[in-house]
Amino acid sequence: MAIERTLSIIKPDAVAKNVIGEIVSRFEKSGLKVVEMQLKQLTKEEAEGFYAEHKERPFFADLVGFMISGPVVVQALEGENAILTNRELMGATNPKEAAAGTIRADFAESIDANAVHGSDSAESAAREIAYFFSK
Ligand code: RTP
Ligand code: MG
Repeated sequence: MAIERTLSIIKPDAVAKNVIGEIVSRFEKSGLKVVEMQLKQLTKEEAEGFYAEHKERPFFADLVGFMISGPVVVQALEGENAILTNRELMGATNPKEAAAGTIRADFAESIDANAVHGSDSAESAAREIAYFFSK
């Protein structure tokens, strides 16, 4: 299996709920290592650029508004199959459809306030890690 890196964001709802540690603990228990980490208040421009792939979607303005509603924790996670491992830990986008025991099933409120982001492919991971952590 390949060692990969993926970009994780603990979204404003989960930061406000005080579950940063519980979420990071799930990453660590699954063998993912935090290799970059920053608590950050995103600007509107940063959130729009990050989610640029969704800019024509009807939910884009709400998504950006939510992502700047409070601080987030941006992390790069490293480990075997990190991208898929993280997506499995997160669960489905809509917490009502997320499998029991996943982060979204346990901590998310709604499809909008859904606790975490995770890169969905190797290409997204490379772009998203560089977006926040380019040296
Ligand atoms: P994320 O990018 O945040 O990790 O979430 P995802 O891959 O599971 O979902 P994606 O399709 O990339 O959508 C990004 C975020 O937009 C919101 N969304 N709302 N109302 C809707 O139909 C809808 N669809 C997506 C969600 O908050 C999702 O996390
Ligand atoms: Mg996505």
